[in-house]
Amino acid sequence: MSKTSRLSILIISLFVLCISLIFSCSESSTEPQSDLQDTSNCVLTPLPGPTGPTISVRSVAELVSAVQQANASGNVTILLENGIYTLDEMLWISGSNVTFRSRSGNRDAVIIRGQGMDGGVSHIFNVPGDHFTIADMTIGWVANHAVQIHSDADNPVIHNVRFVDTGEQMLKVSYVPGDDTSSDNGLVEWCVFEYSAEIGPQYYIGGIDAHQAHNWMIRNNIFRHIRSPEAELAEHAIHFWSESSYTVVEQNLIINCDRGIGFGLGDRGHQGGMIRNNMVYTTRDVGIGLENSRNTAVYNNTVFTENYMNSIEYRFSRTQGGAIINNLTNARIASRDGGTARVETNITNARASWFANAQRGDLHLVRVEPTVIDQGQPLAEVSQDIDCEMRPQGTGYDIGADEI
Ligand SMILES: [Ca+2]
Ligand SMILES: [Ca+2]
Ligand SMILES: [Ca+2]
Repeated sequence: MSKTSRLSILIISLFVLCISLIFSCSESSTEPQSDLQDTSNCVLTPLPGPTGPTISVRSVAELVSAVQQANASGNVTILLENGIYTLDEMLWISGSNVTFRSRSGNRDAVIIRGQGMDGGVSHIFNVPGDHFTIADMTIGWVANHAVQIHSDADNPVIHNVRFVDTGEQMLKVSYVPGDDTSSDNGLVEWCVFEYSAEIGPQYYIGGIDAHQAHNWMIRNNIFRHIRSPEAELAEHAIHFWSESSYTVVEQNLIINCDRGIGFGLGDRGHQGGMIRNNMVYTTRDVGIGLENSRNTAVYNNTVFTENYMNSIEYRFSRTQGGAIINNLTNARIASRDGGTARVETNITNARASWFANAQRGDLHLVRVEPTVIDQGQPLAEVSQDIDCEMRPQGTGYDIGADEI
């Protein structure tokens, strides 16, 4: 082999090495750790296959064209081949019954991204259409929201989607103040919401931020590092307010976030709903907060709170008629500003050593605490634990999200 060709091979090898290093350091390579799924008996059931017309796409141009077609006709499933789709502008979804999913079903193999949190792409999906579905992909690197569901868009399904690095709240459900139109019956399941730098770009961020939304179900998701770098707090990992109602939040894992789960905020309250079997680890503020939230049930959650005095708060005089039962926390369960609730069989002196790995948000019990095991009260609405194990085991309900 000549000296020149050896040199060429060396240069090519270095080039390939550089490219692969750049690729492996890019955000797409960060495989989320499946803390919840791995320790769980819960089974992720893929969505059923498409029944109507489908369009396959393998480039941004094909994707944009498919969206135009879907908006015109409705009732289309757009199947994305594996790859990275880098948008120049957001996708506006006004058609009804439009579905986006990876053909492979591999969440990490289809990435739709913007131009970064400081870039010119505000959203991936901005959705005024009903029956919008996305499944089995990764989305993010946008200036505002990865998904915005408008107030007149009912029945959205967001299934097995990884949300990463958004300049504002990752999933927004918006409303028009003074107009009672609401987004109804949303389902968000098996998703991951996270910041790759383990902290957000500014305080005005959050996981799910929903206004005037009714009958939404948020289950089996992981929220990580939704934290503000500033003095002002980030919004909650899961926040339903502005008179949202009947939200069910269950079996979610919230790790290293400023705030955990919020129903209501200040005057903009919440009606009914259920928060059960969640594990919540917050580092600056409350784990579960009810503010002007009426008739809300908070059952069998485990909350580990650092740098704040209360794990669970029920706050303001319109917080009434609810029940806070069988929760396991390391800090207080407290009323503020006239909030009232039935507060029974909770344990509020948990220690980090009781849990598998509190600092990583794994709040599974690792020791048989006599005050916790079999000491809860039976609740008809809590038939299983965060791992989909039946309750009760042994002689009674365990306190907290984990039945052992
Ligand atoms: Ca509606
Ligand atoms: Ca038990
Ligand atoms: Ca368990």
